[in-house]
Amino acid sequence: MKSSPVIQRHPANPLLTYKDVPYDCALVFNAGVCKYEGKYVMVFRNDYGSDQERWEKGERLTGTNLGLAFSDDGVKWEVQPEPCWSWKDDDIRRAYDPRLTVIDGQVHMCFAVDSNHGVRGGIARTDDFQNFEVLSLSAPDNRNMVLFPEKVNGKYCRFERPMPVYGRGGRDRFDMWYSDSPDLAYWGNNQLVIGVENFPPANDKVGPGAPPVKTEKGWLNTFHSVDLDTERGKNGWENKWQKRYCSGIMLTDLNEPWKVIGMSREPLLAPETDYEAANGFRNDVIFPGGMILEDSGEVKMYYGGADTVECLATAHVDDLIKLCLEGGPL
Ligand code: BMA
Repeated sequence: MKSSPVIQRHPANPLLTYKDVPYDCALVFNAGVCKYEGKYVMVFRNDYGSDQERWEKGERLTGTNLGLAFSDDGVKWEVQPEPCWSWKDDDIRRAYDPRLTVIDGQVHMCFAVDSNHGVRGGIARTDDFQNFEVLSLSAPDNRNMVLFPEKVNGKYCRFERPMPVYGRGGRDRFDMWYSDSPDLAYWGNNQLVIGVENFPPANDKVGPGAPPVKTEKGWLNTFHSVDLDTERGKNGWENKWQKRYCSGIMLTDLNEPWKVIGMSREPLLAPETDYEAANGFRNDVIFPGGMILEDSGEVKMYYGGADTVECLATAHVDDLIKLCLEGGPL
């Protein structure tokens, strides 16, 4: 699988690794990114409690928290001295995979939690990246939530990826969904956006990537796509890591954001470099989590590489829209 020629990896990749983090840290990945009060802000997932020598031998990491970094240009990041958030209680084991969206000047963070009663998707609001007010937590199993930067037809909107197993033969087959809300707490109007069958490179799951970006032609969305090949053997720390994660790109309707008006049927970004396809905790993983549209038309796409490092790729917005429209609607 190859990446599209319209997107370029940044020469500074990987942008952030465990070496940049001044506290216990093994893996830095799956970050959310936004522009807030004149700065680029990143909240990243930090898995800690081991090191490469140990996890390569199959040792598990002991915990996860969220780290915070600021940047003036979106490329050079300064990691803050302490993690900014973690959630651990009698039921919840950890919060992870943050996604940032600024709505009406306020930062909102979607995240997933692993709990004793399943995986849940949450939304929190913060003004200072230190205090997070949790506004909602979904029923299990659901995650990969991303919020739109503005209301559509008076409703807050999100994409998400529920994980139905019982009705699907007990195996992975997860699709990307839409829902909306009057208040960010109560969610309904559930709509299927894309199913695994709609994206030829996928055979296992498709789901949200970075929060959507508004363009004249529609909502521009990255999504993650997973293909599973049982021939893949030890491809990271696990004995059987058989999945590959790519990023796709699509455009959805401005007024009915679950309707796909154009989707490239090929990956936008597929694992190719060392920091995506080798030497990682789980190789062959590209997980898009942040997208920023600059005034120049440049789109910065932030993604986790091999569940180990945080990376950046850039493309021009017009090229991305063209790619989506050439692929045609669903
Ligand atoms: C998913 C999540 C992601 C991760 C991906 C690839 O199940 O845990 O955070 O990036 O697997 O390992």
